[in-house]
Amino acid sequence: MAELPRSPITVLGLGAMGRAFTREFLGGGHPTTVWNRTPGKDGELVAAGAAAAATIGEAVRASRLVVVCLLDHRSVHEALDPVAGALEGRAVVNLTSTTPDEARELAAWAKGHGIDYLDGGIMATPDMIGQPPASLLYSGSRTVFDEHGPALRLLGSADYFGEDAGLASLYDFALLAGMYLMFAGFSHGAAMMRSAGVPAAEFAERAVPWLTAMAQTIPFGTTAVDTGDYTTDVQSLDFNKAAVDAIVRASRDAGVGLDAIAPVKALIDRQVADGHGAESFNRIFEGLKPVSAPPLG
Ligand code: FVH
Repeated sequence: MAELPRSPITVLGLGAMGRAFTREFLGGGHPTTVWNRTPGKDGELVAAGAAAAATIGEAVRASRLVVVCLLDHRSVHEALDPVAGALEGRAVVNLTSTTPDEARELAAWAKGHGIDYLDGGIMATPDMIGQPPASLLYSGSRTVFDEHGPALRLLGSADYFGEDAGLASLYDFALLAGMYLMFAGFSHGAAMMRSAGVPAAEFAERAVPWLTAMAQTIPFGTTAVDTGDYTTDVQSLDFNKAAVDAIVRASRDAGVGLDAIAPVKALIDRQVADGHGAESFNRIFEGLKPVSAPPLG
């Protein structure tokens, strides 16, 4: 039986990500129209079969699905505001990094123009797009996610988090926060080892398996965080305070800056000063969560 023709897709923005998306859509058999603010970035894509639109209006009108991947929230408005009328009745999947509130604002803007809006966060670098580790997080219009899921899965795994257009972005930024703190932690350790002349590459051989093993223990602390019950009979905050104080002393002795580790010490010290030294390390969550957030369980 002959395969049904794939639906046309428009990609707005031919940065590293937009180009990677286009390659995958083309590879999946979708007629793909591309547009970029600055001309000249579509040569390789046109050679691979993409149609180059002369204007953003032409690009938008070419497909019912318009995938947007620009620099930031402001650039999305700068690009889409002038073509809001042409977008009416179409689906916009915005994979530009925006804050949750910016995503919600864009969803409200889209609704006001009769545009079906799905927001997304990309947990991948451009070279990962289309490969198994690439994960894309979506929230907003369920209709768009369901209708265009097969095309979106060409980019990587696709998970949907509900109608709140800001939730995918919240996940995205929360995961990135964890990533940045991990990389800062690695830099701190590498700086300590540099004091003894150990190259970062050699330290990484130890750091990667250690951090990977520690990441596996994260779920053990989630019940405490969700219920607010931090009772423990192992490795209390007092224990962790002694450990982190020793790391701080060792870092000072090695001439290493304390900018990465000092906030961790401050989080522990605050809970200990408030009388929670016998409770578990996860209690530092109480010093971070929004004041208004009650325990979940
Ligand atoms: N690259 C990455 O590793 C990360 C992974 C996680 C998610 N991010 C986000 O993806 C968005 C796009 O990233 P990118 O890597 O494609 O970024 P660039 O290569 O810098 O391309 C930016 C494109 O945006 C266009 N652009 C900028 N401002 C405007 C505007 N006012 N109107 C229209 N288009 C605009 C720019 O066009 P030009 O400069 O070539 O004319 C590029 O096409 C981003 O949110 C990341 O945070 C990527």
